[in-house]
Amino acid sequence: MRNLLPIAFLLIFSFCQQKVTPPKPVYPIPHERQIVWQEMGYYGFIHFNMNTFSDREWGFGDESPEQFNPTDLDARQWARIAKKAGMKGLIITAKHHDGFCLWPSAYTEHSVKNSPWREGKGDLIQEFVDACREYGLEVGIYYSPWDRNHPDYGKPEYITYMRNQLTELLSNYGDIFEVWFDGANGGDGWYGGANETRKVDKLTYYDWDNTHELVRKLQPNAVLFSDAGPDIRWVGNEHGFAYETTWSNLYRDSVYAGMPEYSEKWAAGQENGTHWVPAESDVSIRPGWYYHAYEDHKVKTLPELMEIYYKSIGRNSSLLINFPVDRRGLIHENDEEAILRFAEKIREDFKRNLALGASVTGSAERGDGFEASLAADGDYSTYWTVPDGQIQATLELEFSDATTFNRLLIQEFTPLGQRVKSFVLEKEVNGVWEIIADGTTVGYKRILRFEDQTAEKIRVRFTDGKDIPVISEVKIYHAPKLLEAPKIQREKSGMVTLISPDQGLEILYSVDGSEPNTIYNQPFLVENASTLKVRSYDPATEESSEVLTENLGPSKALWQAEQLEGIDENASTFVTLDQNVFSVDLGEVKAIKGFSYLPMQARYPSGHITNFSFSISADGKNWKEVSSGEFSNVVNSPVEQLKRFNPVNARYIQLKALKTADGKTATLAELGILTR
Ligand code: FUL
Repeated sequence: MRNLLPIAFLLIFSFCQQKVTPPKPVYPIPHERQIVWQEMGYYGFIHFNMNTFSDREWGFGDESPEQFNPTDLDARQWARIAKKAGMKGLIITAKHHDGFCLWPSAYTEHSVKNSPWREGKGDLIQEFVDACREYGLEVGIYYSPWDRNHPDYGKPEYITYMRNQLTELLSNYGDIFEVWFDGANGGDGWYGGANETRKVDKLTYYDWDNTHELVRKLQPNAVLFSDAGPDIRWVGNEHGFAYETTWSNLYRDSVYAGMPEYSEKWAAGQENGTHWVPAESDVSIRPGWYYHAYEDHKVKTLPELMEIYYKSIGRNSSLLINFPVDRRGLIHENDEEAILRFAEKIREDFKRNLALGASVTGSAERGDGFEASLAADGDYSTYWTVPDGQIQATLELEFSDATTFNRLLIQEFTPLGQRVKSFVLEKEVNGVWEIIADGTTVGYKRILRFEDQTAEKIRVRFTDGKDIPVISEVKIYHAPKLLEAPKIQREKSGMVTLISPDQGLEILYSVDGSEPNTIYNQPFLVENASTLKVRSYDPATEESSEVLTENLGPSKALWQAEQLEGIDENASTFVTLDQNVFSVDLGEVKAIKGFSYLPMQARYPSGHITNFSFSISADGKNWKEVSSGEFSNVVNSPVEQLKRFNPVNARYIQLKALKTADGKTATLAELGILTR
């Protein structure tokens, strides 16, 4: 049982023990359970369920429990890796959109009890919980309200089913730290054989108030996640990025899970939001949430993961990184390697807080118990603050020697509310203050990155806020430089350019899947589908970056289409499909085994294709469909979609959008073919 008492004591203590009056809270302020949660910071997601075996992102609901059959499932391996990676907890997909349950629920036959796994006697939630407890990790449950399997979905009876299941999950497995409600709802599904589209009113159908009350009753310490909270909100994208300005405050009564325009209008929080509903950034370590063997080489690189860290944890959000557990029932070796390298790099970046040795002064002192040194004592529960009314306040740090650094970390004491609206970091050069970096909101944690700076004296100037700053910590670090892999650029002609991330580096590559050891001097032509591997090498330190692998398709030099942006190998351009159809003349007959569709990559895209038909032709007039189906989850996660089919020969290809997510004319960033 996690104990909230220490936090309550801490608050009472800080109010009673001070000789000087503490500042008044700026509302809204966090609930105790949210304070416990915010300190967890970084935890993991396990996407493992029927989709792992059907090779899908969103199952339709017509899958058979027979398909669920991991060969070597070991939840202890997940927990061991998560623990080693510094995560504080794990959240598992107990039931995803396809309705299959990882525990032997008494309310459905669509569960592990009818699968071959452990001869139908297994309970994966129990194994997961046992493993987490053994490794000292908190346990979280993901539960999809949308259920494409259940015959009653869309009717009031389904809400009873959902609550019965939540009662099982939240009563039988001990303490749960987070209950994760997904806002996704695509409409169509199997629904017990009805095979139809069922739209629900997302605001009213789930009767959230009563569902939340049930969760509160069963797990009073758990935080509830959804687009709209009530405790933790979705960050509005699946890249793992919070915003430059991220408020923990939210106009909670104006939002609901799965609502349109949530990302654009609400996800960043609002300065005067009425409730404390901080952001959680969720992202998968691979493009997909579920395991697909074809993504084995697409595990996020170290620079990509670090970018996520700084844009989530470093922007007043928690970070939830997903492992798509594979068909064995294990976290894949590549994912394990990536997360451990990431954990190591975080440890290196934040190894030594240089502010700890500095002498600290504040522009004004409120008095005993709030002195400036408390902002640099490494203790979150103590804080520095200034007399009422002095919103613009400065904290100065003087090091004993000239000190080199490139990171600033600031934390507000959130039990008194989120206040800071803007701040700058400055260093003193020959008696003159120079700005190094600036930021807007702080919240629980804000981290700024900048080029190496050397100074004896620095200061953080809080330039605007909702009230006086109340600062728990200001930390300074010198993070070692990360050697990045080169960037890969391809042109329609098939030419490949490799771009060095920095000066003075060598670039090495290979195009046959072997170790990248050929020195790159100039752009080269890749005509056929190939496996390109690249790395950077620093002759001065003899260090290498990690190896980047990219599967290149055949060159598009001969390809013709009415709008070339869809075949220009440039992800940032896109086409709007005339009549929702995009046709390409490949210029020659090709043996094709599938195709790839990259959705439009703009910040606020439109026309993402959710249902497609793909056809081929010998003359560009008579078409034959070779594949049709769904692109799942393209709105929240617009990653490249690969569809395979039996090999065919074709000169012309055509992608037809049968349906788009927003009902607008279809768009696409890039169309490709698979020949391997
Ligand atoms: C989304 C779902 O549709 C994805 O499949 C995944 O579970 C992700 C975490 O949330 O909304």
